[in-house]
Amino acid sequence: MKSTRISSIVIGFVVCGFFTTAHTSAEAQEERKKHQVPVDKKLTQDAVQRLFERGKRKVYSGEELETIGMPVGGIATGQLYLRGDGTLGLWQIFNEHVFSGYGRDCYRTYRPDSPVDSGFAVVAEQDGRTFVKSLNKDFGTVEFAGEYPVGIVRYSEKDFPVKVEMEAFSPFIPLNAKDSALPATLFHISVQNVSNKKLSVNILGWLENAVLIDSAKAVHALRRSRIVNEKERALIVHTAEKAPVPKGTVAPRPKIVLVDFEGADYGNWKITGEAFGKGPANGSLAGQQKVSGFLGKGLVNTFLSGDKAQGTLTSPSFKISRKFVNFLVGGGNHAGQTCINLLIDEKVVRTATGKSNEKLEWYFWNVETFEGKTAQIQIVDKLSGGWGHINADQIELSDEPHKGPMGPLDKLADYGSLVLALSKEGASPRQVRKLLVSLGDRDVKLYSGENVAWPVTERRSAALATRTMELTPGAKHNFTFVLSWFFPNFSNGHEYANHFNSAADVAHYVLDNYDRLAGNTAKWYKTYYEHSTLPRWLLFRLHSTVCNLAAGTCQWWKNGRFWAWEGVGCCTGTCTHVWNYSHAPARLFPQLERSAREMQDFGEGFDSESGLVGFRSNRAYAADGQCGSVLKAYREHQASADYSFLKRNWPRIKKALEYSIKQDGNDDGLIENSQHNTYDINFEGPNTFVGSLYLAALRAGEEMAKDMGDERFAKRCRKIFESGSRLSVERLWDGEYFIQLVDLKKHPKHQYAKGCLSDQLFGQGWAHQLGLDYIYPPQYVKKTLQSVWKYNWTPDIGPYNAAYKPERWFARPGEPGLFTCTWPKSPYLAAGVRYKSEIWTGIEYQVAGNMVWEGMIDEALAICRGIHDRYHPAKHNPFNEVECGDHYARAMASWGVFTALAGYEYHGPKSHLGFAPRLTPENFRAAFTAAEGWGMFAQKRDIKTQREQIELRWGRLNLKSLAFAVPDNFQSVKVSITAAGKPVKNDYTLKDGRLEITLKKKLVLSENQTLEVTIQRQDK
Ligand SMILES: [Ca+2]
Ligand SMILES: [Ca+2]
Ligand SMILES: [Ca+2]
Repeated sequence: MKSTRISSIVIGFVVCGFFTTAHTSAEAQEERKKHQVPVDKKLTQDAVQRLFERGKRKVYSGEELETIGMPVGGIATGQLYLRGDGTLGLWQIFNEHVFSGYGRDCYRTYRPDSPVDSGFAVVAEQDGRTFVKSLNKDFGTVEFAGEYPVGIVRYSEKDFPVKVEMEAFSPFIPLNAKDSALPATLFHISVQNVSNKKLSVNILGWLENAVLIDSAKAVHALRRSRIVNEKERALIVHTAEKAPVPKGTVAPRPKIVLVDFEGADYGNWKITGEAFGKGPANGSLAGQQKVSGFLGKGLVNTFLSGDKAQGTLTSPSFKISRKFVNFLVGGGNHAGQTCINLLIDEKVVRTATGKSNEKLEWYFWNVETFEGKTAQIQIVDKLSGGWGHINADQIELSDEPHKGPMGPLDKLADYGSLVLALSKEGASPRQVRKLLVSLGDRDVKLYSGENVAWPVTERRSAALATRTMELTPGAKHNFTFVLSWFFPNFSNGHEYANHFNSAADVAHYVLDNYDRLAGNTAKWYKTYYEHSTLPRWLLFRLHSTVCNLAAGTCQWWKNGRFWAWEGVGCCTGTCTHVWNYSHAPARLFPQLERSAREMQDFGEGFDSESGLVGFRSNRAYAADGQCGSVLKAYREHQASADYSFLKRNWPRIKKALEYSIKQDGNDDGLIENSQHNTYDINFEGPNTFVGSLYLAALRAGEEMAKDMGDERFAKRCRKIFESGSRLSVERLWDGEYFIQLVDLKKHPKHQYAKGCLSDQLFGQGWAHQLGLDYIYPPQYVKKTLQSVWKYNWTPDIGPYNAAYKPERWFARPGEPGLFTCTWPKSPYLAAGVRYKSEIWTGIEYQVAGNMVWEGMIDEALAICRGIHDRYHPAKHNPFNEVECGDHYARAMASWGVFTALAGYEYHGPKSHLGFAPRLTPENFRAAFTAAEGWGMFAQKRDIKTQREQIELRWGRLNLKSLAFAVPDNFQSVKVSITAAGKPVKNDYTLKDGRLEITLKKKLVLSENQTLEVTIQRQDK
């Protein structure tokens, strides 16, 4: 879109020369020495060259496989990991609340666990010999070559006659949220005969019946597993059901209260450690939120002088003389660490935790199978960090479970169905049993029977197998499986439950639409990864964070609302200021972001009286989030096909912007009052962190007002914006970057004052993303980003963090990173902005994206490479960038780097699309998305000609105007355009290297059609 450069307006007000170095004294030199961030970034020529190499898909093996966990379920359907060795992990698909923590413990090296038994094995027969191997790390040579959304694992072994390649993914089709949010994972298992003789092969697949996975120990129920043959497909169908009441059931015996904790001490219970004190607590303890839900006056509460203390409390032995143990539990949700256990022979046979909530709730264990045995209760506090305490009360033995909040069986969160389906008819039960025998002993009993039910307290798996396939030497065959799940009893429901009634339904849908779903996923994968000119490592990194959509971070409710945590299970309410950074979902699945705008920001979270956008869908103000809501609204408008989104929401968007203008107070374009923000503190006085977001929001408001014909408001926004831009430079420019004007005597805590804040041009990055051009004069923007690079990015965080310890570690000594804030020219502010010495990937991407727009490509790529290296699987799961919790939303800022590299600009309702590649403009190819279609953009440039190709690979694309960047020496050009081979009439203008083209008639590009623009340099 057209935009006016504002540099001419602003520069006039700058009296003293900019780029003066304010501190040259010996004192300042000393400060620099203390600063600990070296000016020399140790970027050798070789290192820079490696950043730019196209490179190949990376293959990981050995120890590196341990940390890998790539989400392979549909977006917002839970969190299922494909681990590095091709086995499945985590299995958070049962609607349980998983709290991944506040970040202190998230940045660590570990193998994701797997609470559910599942897997595949290959069985080959040759000359009467049977060769069997499970597809896991014990296969032999195992390699992981996955790039989100497609996981790829290869298996081979010397003297083993076949090699196997497995692809695992959930359908992922940008702009088609419904088909990308299926509770399902597809598996392609491709087997090749690598021997010199023919052989026969089967794939065996098995899956535990994990329905009621969490409730199993507390309910009286049966699990049922069936092998079903439908539509020429074989399915393992796992369900659960109410257990029949046994014949001759007698009336319940009276309950026995084991303990009520009403005494002055714990009686004959045994105490270890400090956490339990000398006796029961009487409600909340010092510094604790309100504890409720216990009975009488006393309870166990280990928040004794905070979470720090640890210990255990163990009951005397008692006889299990009823069918259930009922009790009240609250406090931390940490299995094995803050828990209540039932011990038999000193082994834990039942366990429960709180839900990271001080309220005690009823819980119960089914102990029918233990009746008559001697047992003990043990209450455990083995944790000193956040929610490191446990609350418990009223432990009873009873013949009936306490109903409490758990409800009837079919209303439980983990009630539903689970399926493993084979795309074709399977082997006979007899053959499956034979194949199972060849697999040898296993912990979890495999069952190949056709319809069985058993008590839910027992673990069992079921298996199916492909029919036998003959393979001649060198021949390959692909087997296709689908894992699907259906657990609709989520607190707000699942969008997927609008379309399906069972996991079998889901599996059939995936296989009925296999060609389209798998085909379009592969098309996106190839377009994005394989057909691009961008470095492969960079493509990996920038797309890897998109997997956060398929993590516990994100939910898509039954009513169509997209809702999210900040990180997995941590910090509620699609927080406006954290989601300020995240561009990926808006570009890939704009429907989801539009629902968050309409149903949250300008829906439930909107105060229609004041225009406040509650930053967690509440009634609380965050200055950055408020401005961001206006920017996001403009982005969502631009990513729409027409004006309907803006028309519906404009009055509220305008009101939200007016709320920020009210904070400004005097229309001078500076917000000076108290500004709560994403650092969980308040900035006081004018600063360009909130300030740049405000200015960008004013510009977005101006454009939206114009789109709506509200000229008066457009003018008002413009006027305030121009004032703010000018005053920011006048008052906040220190010669190298923008500072915060704050009276530290009045506000000694949480400010940055003369510090260098990495986020100080956040709004400028946003402005570029939305085609709003510069909000400060370009020279200042570039100089600022150079200063952020100079003062805040280090090739080794060690020395700085040794001097200035971070609150949380998201990088280790020896690793590179960009600090949130440093004080290169004034003493370090120990009481300054919170999280100051931490490294956040979301900020790193935000800054890198902004640098790309400025042509600082080396720096931008070095920052991204720093993240890539920190998340190398030798150390960390490359798919899980953490901050306050796992799979942190802010990390999806990575997409802003991707769009910046293409110089992407788009306005759907105006049918405008533009590109100005920043990397290898002479030969550039990258994927792009629009409102209703996506494809490949390509640019080729030689001395005389520049060619643009917009190849639509999916959906449709309306085009009325285009924009491209041409080299400086293209002073005059001739433009010719074809669409699907036919000439397209157009007008064009060229100014300052920007070519703007208007098509005479609006054009609709359909799938597999290409628009070609040939720009020829005209010599005078
Ligand atoms: Ca009590
Ligand atoms: Ca504790
Ligand atoms: Ca003001």
